[in-house]
Amino acid sequence: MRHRWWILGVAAVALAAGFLATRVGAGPVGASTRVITVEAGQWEYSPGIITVNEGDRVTLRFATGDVTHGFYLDGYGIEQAILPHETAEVHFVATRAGRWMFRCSVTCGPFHPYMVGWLRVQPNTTLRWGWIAVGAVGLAALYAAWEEAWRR
Ligand SMILES: [Cu+2]
Repeated sequence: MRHRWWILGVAAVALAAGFLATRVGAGPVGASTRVITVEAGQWEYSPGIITVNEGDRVTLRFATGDVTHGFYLDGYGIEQAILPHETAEVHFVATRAGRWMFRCSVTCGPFHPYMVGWLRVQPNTTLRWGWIAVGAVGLAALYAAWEEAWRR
């Protein structure tokens, strides 16, 4: 009897932790605000690889010192023109994990087709661990039930 209460206690703690983790992972609490300056030039972006976390609120601040460029982000459908000596911004929430290509959307010279970069959106591990914790609760409950039935 004492043993069973111990298992139920562990299950309750795991359930609470799992629930909390999924809430934090899903909501804006676990996400951060990222402001990243991207320099566009013939014929590359700097940085060429941008890494954020799933759920982050992202601001990309563009500038160019040569000619007019563009920015088109696959998967998010975001497009922005980048004019010389002017700053431009796009804002979005990184809801889609994975690797997304962005490319120049304004013909800017002979190597324009090669002007590409990558946005890496890392999966929200807090959310994943939350679900694992919830799964562990299920297993603990099953074990408790099996233990209880076996004792009779
Ligand atoms: Cu360009």
